[in-house]
Amino acid sequence: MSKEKLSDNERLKGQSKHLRGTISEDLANPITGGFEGDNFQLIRFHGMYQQDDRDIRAQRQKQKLEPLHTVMLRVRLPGGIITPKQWLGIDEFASSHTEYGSIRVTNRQAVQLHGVLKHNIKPVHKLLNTLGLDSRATAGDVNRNVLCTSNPVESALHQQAYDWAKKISEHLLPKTNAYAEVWLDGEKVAVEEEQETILGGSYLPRKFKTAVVIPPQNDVDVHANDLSFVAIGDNGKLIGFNVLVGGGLAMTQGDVSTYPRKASEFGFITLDKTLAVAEAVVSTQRDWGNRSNRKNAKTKYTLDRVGVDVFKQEVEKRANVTFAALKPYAFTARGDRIGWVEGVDGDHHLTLFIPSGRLIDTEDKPLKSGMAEIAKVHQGDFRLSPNQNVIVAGVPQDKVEMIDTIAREYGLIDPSVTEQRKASMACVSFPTCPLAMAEAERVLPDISASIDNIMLKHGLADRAFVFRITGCPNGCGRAMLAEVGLVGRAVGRYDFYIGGNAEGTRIPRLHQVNLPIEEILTMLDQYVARWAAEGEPDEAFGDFAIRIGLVRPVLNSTIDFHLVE
Ligand code: SRM
Ligand code: SF4
Repeated sequence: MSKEKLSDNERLKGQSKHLRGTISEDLANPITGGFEGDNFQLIRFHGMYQQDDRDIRAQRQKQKLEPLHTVMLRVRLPGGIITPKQWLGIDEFASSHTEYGSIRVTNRQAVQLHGVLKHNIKPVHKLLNTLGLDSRATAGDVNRNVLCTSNPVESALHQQAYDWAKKISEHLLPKTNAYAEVWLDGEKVAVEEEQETILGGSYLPRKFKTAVVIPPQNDVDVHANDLSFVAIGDNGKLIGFNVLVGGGLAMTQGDVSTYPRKASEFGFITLDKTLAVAEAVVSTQRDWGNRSNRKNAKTKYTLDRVGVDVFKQEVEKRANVTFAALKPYAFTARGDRIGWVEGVDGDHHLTLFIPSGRLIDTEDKPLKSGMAEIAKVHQGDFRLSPNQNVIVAGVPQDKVEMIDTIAREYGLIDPSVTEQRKASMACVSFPTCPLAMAEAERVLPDISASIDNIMLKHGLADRAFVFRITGCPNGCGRAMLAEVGLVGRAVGRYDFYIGGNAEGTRIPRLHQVNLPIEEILTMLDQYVARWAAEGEPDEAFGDFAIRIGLVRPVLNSTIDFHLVE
């Protein structure tokens, strides 16, 4: 552990009375619409971020008004599974009680409600509770919503893998009763009686992310996660997991002590060791992570500081396990198969393409209402994908036509969406994200239209490369695992990365710094022209860019990530 002064977040977590702080007092304060002091941070552990609408911030300042404070609330959905009844409850709240009237499916299989005013916060938690949901630990220095490969048709392993995602999520949750007390008027529990046996009294040094993945699909992007369990099956039966530790994507432009990092492979474990290993990785990071400098606090930096082998041995000791040799596995893809497919169970599943996961009603595409109409008649469940899409899962043959008709009527099935658009992702960014430096979600439609034209012009309309745009170097849009990634630097300007691969196992190289979109598109046009002319059959764009030497691959991001080429 570092001997430097602890960061202020450590003080506030330690003094928070297991995440209670004075949130209740702040909630009752009518003078401000926001949360102040430590509570601004503490509400994150309860799944909320304080925000304001950045489009109107300056105007309110001029009027000498405080920013229009609202919270964004993130609902915990391990593996992204939600029932139609739960969906309808959230949908109704989004329409009647939020400033934006939208539901945002995130790339970690959660839903976000933006624009919840202070007086609506308690009601939304109570509503979630009646729906059997909560927003615990979807933010803050804890283990977040646990991901699970979302496609139910690919493999019989899915249900087993999902069960583990849920178990891991529950096992690693904070034990404090604070959530129930503050938001649900739950019974008061003496803090001294509570034991945070896994997370500890000061919780983790930084956010912690876990995924369960079913190869060959890598929709969860294992290399974005602190801890990944790679499902290994034998004749349709899950027998254990390969364990990967220390992935993460955020960096600060120009600061070489920060970098995206691929996860390290620890080895194979049998199922009975899963929770012990999850707990041991978390507790090792809890005890060894940097609590002085939050920029170097994630598991990926702990691993590089102490050494992968030392970290791994500590996990073996704590979990009383010896990692066996990795079982063979390979990833081949990350995207969702949009449209209908028949599952191994004989049921039908419809994957709906949701642009940037944003369910909102516009005149030509009332997507949010369409989802609600489907929820009213659907008897299976919904599965949110790490690509921000929604799967209507478990539709019996006799309901296929009805659901298909609704989806088409409301614009949820749109045959004009190109393969390239389906392979593209943006983070939320403006107007709600306080950290945004450049637009992402709101500019993706226009950028996608331009890229579609480029692909068409070069005869590649049926091909695609993984394109991702993210409004700042925190990298929520996972541009650091894209074949082509844009990272916001300032309004209208982006750093341009090339050379990741389609499977998500290579970090792209910084190619050009601080360019306007138009210049990036002009360069992309030239590169795609070469790809069309010189690419091998089926060669992915990122692999082509590396093969012809457009950029050198990032081999060890600790050393070579910040080099521009
Ligand atoms: Fe993220 C912070 C949105 C996935 C790395 N992220 C934020 C905040 C909460 C801004 C803030 O701190 O005030 C953004 C809220 C915007 C808004 O208005 O909604 C935000 N992150 C998102 C979402 C909604 C993007 C999306 O378009 O889907 C994703 C929510 C996932 C979820 O359901 O939990 C989201 N964020 C990611 C990912 C991708 C992933 O995990 O697969 C990353 C990169 C992977 C990683 O963690 O390394 C990511 N978000 C960050 C970071 C940088 C963390 C770091 O290591 O330094 C921040 C800032 C921070 O934590 O200080 C951040
Ligand atoms: Fe906000 Fe930056 Fe994350 Fe985009 S990448 S949502 S701009 S924090």
